[in-house]
Amino acid sequence: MSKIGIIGDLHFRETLPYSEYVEDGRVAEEKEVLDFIVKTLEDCDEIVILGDVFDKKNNPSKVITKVVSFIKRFDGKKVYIISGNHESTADGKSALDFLRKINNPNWNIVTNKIEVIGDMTFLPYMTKPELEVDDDTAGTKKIMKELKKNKMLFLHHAISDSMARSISTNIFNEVVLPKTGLEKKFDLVVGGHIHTPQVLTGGKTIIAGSVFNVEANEKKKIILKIDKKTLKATDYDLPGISIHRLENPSASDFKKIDKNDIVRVVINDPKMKGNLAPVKKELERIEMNTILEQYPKTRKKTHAKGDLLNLSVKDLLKIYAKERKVDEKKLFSALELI
Ligand SMILES: [Mn+2]
Repeated sequence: MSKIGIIGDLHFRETLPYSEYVEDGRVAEEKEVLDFIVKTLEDCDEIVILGDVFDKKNNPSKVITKVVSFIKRFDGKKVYIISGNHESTADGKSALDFLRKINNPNWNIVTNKIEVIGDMTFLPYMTKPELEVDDDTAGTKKIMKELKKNKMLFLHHAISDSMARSISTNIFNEVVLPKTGLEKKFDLVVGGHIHTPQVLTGGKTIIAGSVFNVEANEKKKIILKIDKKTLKATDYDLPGISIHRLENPSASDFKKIDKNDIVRVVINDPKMKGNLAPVKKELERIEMNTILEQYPKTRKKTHAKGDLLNLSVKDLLKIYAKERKVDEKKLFSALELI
């Protein structure tokens, strides 16, 4: 029974975010996750890496080495890697290009055009200049026209009717491909790019999500195996440290937190000022924690230049929303996303 192993956005970088909170800089955790992936996908004969392998377009040698040695661990398997937005430039170049020079006959690097290999179609992230279009709608149309019917599609683009945390991809300012249109052309669609793993309604489109916890309050990280015959997908929970951001927490908010998690407490409720003993008591059992007290200024003069410097990002967004007449809630959720 032949299986395809699916790995979502890896975003390899020198050190994982929040590494300053952990004694070893999250090095052991990174190794644990990668070892888990290699071991879990041992029985797959094909591996698809869905893009944003690199977090950046230009990378120090340490990061390049990390990427190459990770891919080399799938020795003997066919490996397909598509390029993501984090690693590709507007002119169609990608941080992954150098992998072709390694000249491994088992590696297929797809960076700047749609490629069809047997019953698998690969769509890397394509910029508007690459697509020779001026706006996102034209980009969507062009890609949909170029995609020909096949069994499976692997892509690094947003798909409509999915969620990036609490935001619908339908309001994204980028090329978004229509879920129903894709499902007419393919029996199975597997996407990267969006970091929240999810199976869309009907079960034909799966978003793998990202591999490492890099933001506060991210929940579930997975990899997938697909049975090539039945197209049935099975997901496997990845290990990794959870990062929590707690605002003005009470004792009960700490119940779900593991002692090995990273916890960042933000206190901005003036009522809690001087009453932090219960919070500090809860934090005692959590090794990796910080507590930030950030009380709002009582007096806000929005139009005086000097005062703006003292405003919180949220306050500044409120002013921006008011001036530009946009929904402040949308801005806040966008901020959360960043
Ligand atoms: Mn991406």
